[in-house]
Amino acid sequence: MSDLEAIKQAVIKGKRKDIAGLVQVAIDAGADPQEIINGYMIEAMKEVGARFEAKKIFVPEMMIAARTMQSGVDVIKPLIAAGDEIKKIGTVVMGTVFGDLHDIGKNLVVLLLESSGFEVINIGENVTSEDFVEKARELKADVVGMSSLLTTGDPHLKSTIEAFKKSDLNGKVKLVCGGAAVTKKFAVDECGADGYATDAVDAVRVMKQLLEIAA
Ligand code: B1M
Repeated sequence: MSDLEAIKQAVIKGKRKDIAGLVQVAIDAGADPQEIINGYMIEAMKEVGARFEAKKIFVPEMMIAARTMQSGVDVIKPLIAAGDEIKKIGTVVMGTVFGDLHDIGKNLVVLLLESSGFEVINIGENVTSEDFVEKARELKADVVGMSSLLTTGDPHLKSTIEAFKKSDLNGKVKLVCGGAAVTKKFAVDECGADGYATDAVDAVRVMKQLLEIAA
């Protein structure tokens, strides 16, 4: 088994004690940190999701896999994070919608935005529409990013966008949505968000485009 395949298997099987060492070996051997995340860890989580859906594993195993991935990402983080000396190109307030506790994807989006020069305030998970608006106002956000992994999050995504539209921030802050449960059709066409992104790299592209920052 290759070093990278071993990382994928370690996430799937929740081998949390092994993951940091495996990731370090792969990096020392010259593997691309982004490739480790996108090509192997995210793929592992997709497999975990499929096994959960097929009732081959249950919530505790899914949780252990998630923690294993997070420990692996922790090794990679310093390699991706940008230095403080970079001039900030915009402020993003980022959270997971109400009722949803999934944070891995959101945290990856945060990491890539920061490494691309954005100032990002991560307001966590299970965020109410009121909190999204309040934090965006308080922190003078240019963009608000909403992550949603559960289909039961759809009404909360919608009500958060509506809360912005009814507030004094309407038109002043760009609203971007993403996450496995969200589609462009729902977020942009039906709810009126300014943008939709498929993954962390796309989130950077979409937010830069909305703020008219050269890629
Ligand atoms: Co949950 N869960 N989970 N879960 N979980 C899913 C999402 C699910 C699809 C699994 C399945 O059935 N196949 C399913 C949702 C089904 C649905 O709604 N249609 C599900 C379920 C049902 C549940 C529970 C209800 C299970 C239960 O209790 N019976 C429960 C809900 C808890 C809650 O939130 N209230 C639950 C709990 C959990 C754990 C706590 C065990 C754990 C989360 C741990 C954590 O996050 N700290 C967990 C996990 C790990 C998953 C899966 C397996 C993996 C999610 C993940 O981290 N993926 C997931 C299955 C799957 O997604 N295939 C599943 C890796 C991550 C990098 O990808 O988050 O998609 P992702 O983020 C991507 C993109 O989506 C995008 O960029 C990221 C990087 O590329 N993105 C954005 C995300 N946010 C963005 C924002 C943007 C732009 C892009 O702009 C603002």
